[in-house]
Amino acid sequence: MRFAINICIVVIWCHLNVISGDEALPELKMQVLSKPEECSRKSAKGDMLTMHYKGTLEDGSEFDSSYTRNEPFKFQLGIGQVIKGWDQGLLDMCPTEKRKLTIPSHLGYGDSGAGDRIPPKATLIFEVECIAVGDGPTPVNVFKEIDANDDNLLSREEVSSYLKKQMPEAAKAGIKDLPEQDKLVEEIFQHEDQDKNGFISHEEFSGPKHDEL
Ligand SMILES: [Ca+2]
Ligand SMILES: [Ca+2]
Repeated sequence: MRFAINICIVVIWCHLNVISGDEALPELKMQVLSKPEECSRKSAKGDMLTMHYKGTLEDGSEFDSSYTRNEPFKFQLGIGQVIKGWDQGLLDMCPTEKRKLTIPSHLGYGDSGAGDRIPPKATLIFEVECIAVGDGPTPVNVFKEIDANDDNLLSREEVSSYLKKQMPEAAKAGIKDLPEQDKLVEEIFQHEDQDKNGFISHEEFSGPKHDEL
């Protein structure tokens, strides 16, 4: 199970990098609709959040709602389980607080969209309500797991053997359509090895790399 989560993180991490460029992209807009006077706990990276939400497109059409299902949505904040717009827009939130998020596509589902309800390059509007904030599981320090010789640098060999270990688990977890391993390594180095010295430093690494959040 743990490995399955790791490969998810790695796969999500390099794929997110593929769609995020450095051009001046529109920012996330966050509006607080209502906030309790007393806040028992503010959400932070790594917390489990229980949320109600309604998502609409710019033309007002609704694409998803937890209210309709009558079941709030639970996820761990800040670790890439949800779209970036949620990970960024639901920080410092109090239980019962309501917000409206306007999420540009690069922090949502990108150029490809999702399913038949979210078109390519869609701006997403979410009205969200925080039901509860709780402790999340300890995150995995992926950097440390890849860095087999502990020199604080990731070589191609280290990334490659890490991926090799994860592939069977990924297959078991039903993750399909992974690029070939060598291609995946190159893809990762293209995006992560910013100074192109053949190693990914701790600073360059954009995946999970801290023991504590
Ligand atoms: Ca190393
Ligand atoms: Ca480097």
